Amino acid sequence: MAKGSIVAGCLAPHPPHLVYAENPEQNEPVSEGGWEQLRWGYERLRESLKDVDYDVIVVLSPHWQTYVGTHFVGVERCVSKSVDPVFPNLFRFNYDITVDVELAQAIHDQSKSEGLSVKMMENPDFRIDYGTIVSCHMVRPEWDKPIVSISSNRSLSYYSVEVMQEMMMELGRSTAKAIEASGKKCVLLASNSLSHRHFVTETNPPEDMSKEHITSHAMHLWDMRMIEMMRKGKSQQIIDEMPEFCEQAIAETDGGALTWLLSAMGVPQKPATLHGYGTIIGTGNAIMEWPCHEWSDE
Ligand code: 2X7
Ligand code: FE2
Repeated sequence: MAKGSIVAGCLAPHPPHLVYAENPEQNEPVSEGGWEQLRWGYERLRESLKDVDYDVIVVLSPHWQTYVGTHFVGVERCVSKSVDPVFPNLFRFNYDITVDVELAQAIHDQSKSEGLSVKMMENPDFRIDYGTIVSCHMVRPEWDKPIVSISSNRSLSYYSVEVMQEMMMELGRSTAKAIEASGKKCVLLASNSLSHRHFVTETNPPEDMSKEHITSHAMHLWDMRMIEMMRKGKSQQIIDEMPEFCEQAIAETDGGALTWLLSAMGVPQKPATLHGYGTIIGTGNAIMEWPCHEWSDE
């Protein structure tokens, strides 16, 4: 069997506003659009992935929060409605998701053998979190690929940012090993915003773009710094600066998704492509792609 591989790694932010603005048939609320810069960014990412052959989307979302270890969805078909607890006016999404339980189990087993605390989530009534749904929908609205859904072990809140990074580095290495052994081609998604300080009131209508901007200059500077490092292939520096970024920008990287992604790709020195940047209720969001399928083995 040929070795499996990560064909692309993406930073794929998940504010529910993006799905709301797209008006897909699965979502109940109806919008007049909005957040076009980001939605055009996702369009460019989809175009870039159009001719890339892959079997599975593997996604880690900070909105599936687990405090004892990392969990993996272990139910083959998940059908339900996901309602965003903070924005039920924007996101009430009917989903029907196929899960690659075999690959999820393989990543679970590999992580366990490396000493991580892990668990397969086998409750058939489990509701998939909106972060996972939004990122997957924006990357592949056809929903024709199975996914592997990985929880965010809140080791930063429970222990420290250093513990979070150590654990996500190992989870990334285990993910890559399990994928290689599986023979499958995978697209990996780190589902998170960058700076995450948001406004506490909503405009009317929510898609009024005359009110949308970053919450502060400091948040803007942090977002630009992170994007520049990604564009220059400075993955190790991103990991090194992660503690300050998480603290000072209240960044959603606190859930570990970006550290996991960089580790799974082998902390690449190759540049990422910026497909789009924009703010959503004041938070900073970048759509980035590391086109691993273009990289040679040397
Ligand atoms: O989950 C989110 C987010 N990360 C950023 C902005 C607004 C809503 O939801
Ligand atoms: Fe979020």
